[in-house]
Amino acid sequence: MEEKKKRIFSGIQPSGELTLGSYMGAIKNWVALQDEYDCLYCIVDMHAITVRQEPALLRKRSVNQLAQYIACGLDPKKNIMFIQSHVPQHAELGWVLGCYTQFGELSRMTQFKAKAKQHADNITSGLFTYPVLMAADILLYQADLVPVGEDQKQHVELTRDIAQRFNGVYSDTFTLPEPFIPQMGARVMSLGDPGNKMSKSDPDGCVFLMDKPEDIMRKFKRAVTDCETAVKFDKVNKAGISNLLTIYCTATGKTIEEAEAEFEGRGYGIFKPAVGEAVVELLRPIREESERMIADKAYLESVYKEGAQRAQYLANKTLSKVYRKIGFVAR
Ligand code: ATP
Ligand code: LTN
Repeated sequence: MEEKKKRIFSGIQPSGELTLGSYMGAIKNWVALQDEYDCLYCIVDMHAITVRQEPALLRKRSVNQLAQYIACGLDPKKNIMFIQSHVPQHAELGWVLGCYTQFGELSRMTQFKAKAKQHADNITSGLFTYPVLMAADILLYQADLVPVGEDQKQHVELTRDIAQRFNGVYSDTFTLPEPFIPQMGARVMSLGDPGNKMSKSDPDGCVFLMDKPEDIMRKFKRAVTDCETAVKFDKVNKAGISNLLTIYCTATGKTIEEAEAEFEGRGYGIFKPAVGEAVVELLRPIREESERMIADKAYLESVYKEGAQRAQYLANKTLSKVYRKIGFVAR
């Protein structure tokens, strides 16, 4: 008998352009896993509104992000690809799970603390309960695995805690998900400040998937390093160089040892543009394919409509089970 494939769920907010960090930390793995797993890849627009968004831009980015997912190598025939707000069960389960999540647990979330600082004039209850909606995303589909970057590990762990608590009260309902974090590229650092995560809110330290080759080269040539000359991996003393080595190896498939040997005695003036070129070549086909896809609105619409339908079918199964267990009257 053929074994049932394990399930994957992951998503990215359309709150900005996709970055090299989100590619190396998440999307690259999504592509690698699509044959072996039963996957749902989402554009989490409901998460994006936890900080203020420009409506026209949010709409455009949501559709463009789908084009970029496909350009990165995700096949809409193999995966369910959809927009979160098209599947209302996310919000419905989110409400229920919020009643099984402690205020104290949410107060400890690192991303909340960071975003609250960043948006001190607009700390909404949505920003605070963001991880509950994320737990709903994952648990609705009974996902086994959640491929994300290192920064999302804490949210997946909270999701497990919520699921375990619910299962404990009402008998087995949810699959307990595991985070799936890449060995290399789990935390790509800013090119301008290697002490901080590469993030879309810092355009200079950040490479976007749609950046032109000349912009990518400029950003890498300017990347902050140190005052030595050796291309050596040492996260503590050489954070900038270690980050560039990680990017270079993730882009080319080489090991750190191979890259160190390649640049031995050659200095940063050679190394930095070489990393830039590797990234230009990695991103060139993605950018070109995205541009082609973005022009084909009818096709993109057919993908997200079909995706939402298939996702709703699965989501409904979990939600009706949950409603029955907690004692809601059947409609
Ligand atoms: P923000 O800048 O608002 O914090 P972000 O770029 O961190 O946003 P997303 O784009 O929502 O956040 O992240 C999408 C996915 O990419 C997540 O799985 C996240 O863990 C991963 N990711 C984002 N930035 C990086 C990075 N610098 N290194 C590795 N993975 C990353
Ligand atoms: N919180 C994530 C985005 C996200 C997500 C999810 C990731 C929302 N729902 C479900 C994996 C699974 C972020 O900020 N990058």
